[in-house]
Amino acid sequence: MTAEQYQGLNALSQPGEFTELDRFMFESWGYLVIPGVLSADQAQECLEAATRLHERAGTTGWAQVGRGFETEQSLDNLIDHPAVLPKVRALYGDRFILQSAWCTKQPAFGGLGGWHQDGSGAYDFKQLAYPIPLLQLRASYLLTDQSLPRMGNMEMIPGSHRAQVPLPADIRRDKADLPIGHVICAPAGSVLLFHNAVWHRTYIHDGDYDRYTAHYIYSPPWVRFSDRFTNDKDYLERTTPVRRYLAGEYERPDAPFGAGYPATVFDDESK
Ligand SMILES: O=C(O)CCC(=O)C(=O)O
Repeated sequence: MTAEQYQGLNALSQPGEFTELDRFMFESWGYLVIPGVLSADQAQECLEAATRLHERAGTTGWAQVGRGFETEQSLDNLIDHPAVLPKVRALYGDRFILQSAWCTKQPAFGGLGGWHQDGSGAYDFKQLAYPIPLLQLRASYLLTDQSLPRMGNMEMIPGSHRAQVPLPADIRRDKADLPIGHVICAPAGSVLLFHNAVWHRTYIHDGDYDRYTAHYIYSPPWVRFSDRFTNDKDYLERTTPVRRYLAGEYERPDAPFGAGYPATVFDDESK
């Protein structure tokens, strides 16, 4: 089967504005797939940056490297990408931060990852409320082609962010398939935008090359960073005001979590 022939069911969106249909699909399934966010050249540039990051870190096997935006301009440019940021703003309003950014590598011939929901090992988000609130909105930039299954895709369980019961322990233990697992098929340069509570995993990769995906995780401003303890000062000096704001660096005249936040840093008020 070719990529063109594969017509999987997808919560397909478009770059830019968060439409009413986007909201309905996101509420229903917990994720959206946005093709065409990066051109082939841009995806290639980010792929080379992601590869360099992992080479510098000396990773082996499945691995993730954080804060690549500090050293790689092409990865910094994704933080407030105009194809994705309006959707993040529509879901959160204008006060949120980049909680972390991870470049993940699924190695050549890599196996299945474990099923999980995103969150904090230190404090399970399930303890907060039902349904689990949106606290880590993830934009995953596919940097290698994932147009067909078994290309190191993400596999999602649609609607599972609203499940009142856990994924069965034997399925988690055995990394087993289930009938409603949805392998996300999309070309390089596409973005998968998803809610932290959607059950997901890394799918099998049959290719003889490493698969890279760049994940950007946005959170309310009081969530702590998970890829860094503090922001790099040199980075803050050279980046843009919007990215400094998203790094959580802005004047707070009174208590850290009280009033006194700037109203918004975004020039364009439309979402
Ligand atoms: O990049 C991947 O394969 C999956 C990453 C993931 O599921 C995670 O970091 O929670």
